[in-house]
Amino acid sequence: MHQDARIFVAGHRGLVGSAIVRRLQADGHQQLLLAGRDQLDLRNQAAVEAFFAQHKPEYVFMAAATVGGIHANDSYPAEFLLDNLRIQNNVIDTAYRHGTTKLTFLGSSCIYPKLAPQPIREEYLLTGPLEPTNEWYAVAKIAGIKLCQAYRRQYGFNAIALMPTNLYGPGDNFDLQTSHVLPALLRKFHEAKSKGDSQVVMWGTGTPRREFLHVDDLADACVFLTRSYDGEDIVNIGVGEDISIRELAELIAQVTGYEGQIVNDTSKPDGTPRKLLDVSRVNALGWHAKIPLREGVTETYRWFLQNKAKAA
Ligand code: GFB
Repeated sequence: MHQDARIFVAGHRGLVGSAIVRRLQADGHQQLLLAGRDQLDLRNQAAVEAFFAQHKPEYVFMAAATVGGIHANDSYPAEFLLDNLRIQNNVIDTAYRHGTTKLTFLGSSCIYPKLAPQPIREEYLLTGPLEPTNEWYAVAKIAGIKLCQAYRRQYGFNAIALMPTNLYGPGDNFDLQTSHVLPALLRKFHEAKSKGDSQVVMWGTGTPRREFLHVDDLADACVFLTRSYDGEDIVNIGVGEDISIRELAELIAQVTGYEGQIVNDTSKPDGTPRKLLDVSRVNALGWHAKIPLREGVTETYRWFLQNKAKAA
């Protein structure tokens, strides 16, 4: 990826896209093609076609998607399935037809079976039933992986597919109905501390285990693998360690300085019991995550405090 390459970061205002932009800019890439949803609706095939015809991106990072936490996934199955199918079909096919050199697609750890053996190896894809709360999103992402692999096999298109674990970091969604657990708990603990509340409600039993990757680590992996990896096989991106939701809540209580009680709302779903990625493939390719969870959560809390008017 030469310094003057025209690089389209789809979804550049989101958690992942904004981190990829920061990473590319830090490396001196100047020709970033960025178009917000108001300018370019990626679900609209004609709009995507016109954008590629005009700008001819040489590299594409596919960070645009309809995303959300367990409740959003469960509440909006139609959007999570159809938006994501449309976005990825339009971008992958159009990039190929307009001569893009390389496309980097991002999936998710929820593509794997609900009860996959842990840690989850890439080979476990399509070996068992999916977790029902996010099967709509997972089916779309699996179709995206397969489209990248099909275009590589049939047309020689250099598309790679990377599978990040649960992400967090600056620029995350802090809306309590649609967010993931980590930003939700940061906000809940912060507000409870500010108001002097004696209780914070955590959804589910707190026993599920999740692996959390700072989005700057993901952006680093995306750029590293775009430069160095040209294979059909999907690649997991994670830290290789997980914690229970209860332990995460305790960590966030410490970071925010909240000293009250943490209570469970077991009417809310737990989702998949455990989702820890096996990261030996990406480690063997020469990449390791660097940001420790406590440090990343502390930095994300600082970001939230500085940006809470727009984040909340
Ligand atoms: O992060 P999260 O929404 O998504 O929830 P998933 C993880 C766990 O945290 C679940 C619990 O067991 C939740 O019940 N949890 C506790 C909370 N308190 C809260 C809270 O206040 N808010 C939220 N959101 N959760 C998503 C998928 O699954 O993971 C997506 O739905 C995607 O498709 C993403 O794959 C990475 O980890 O369960």
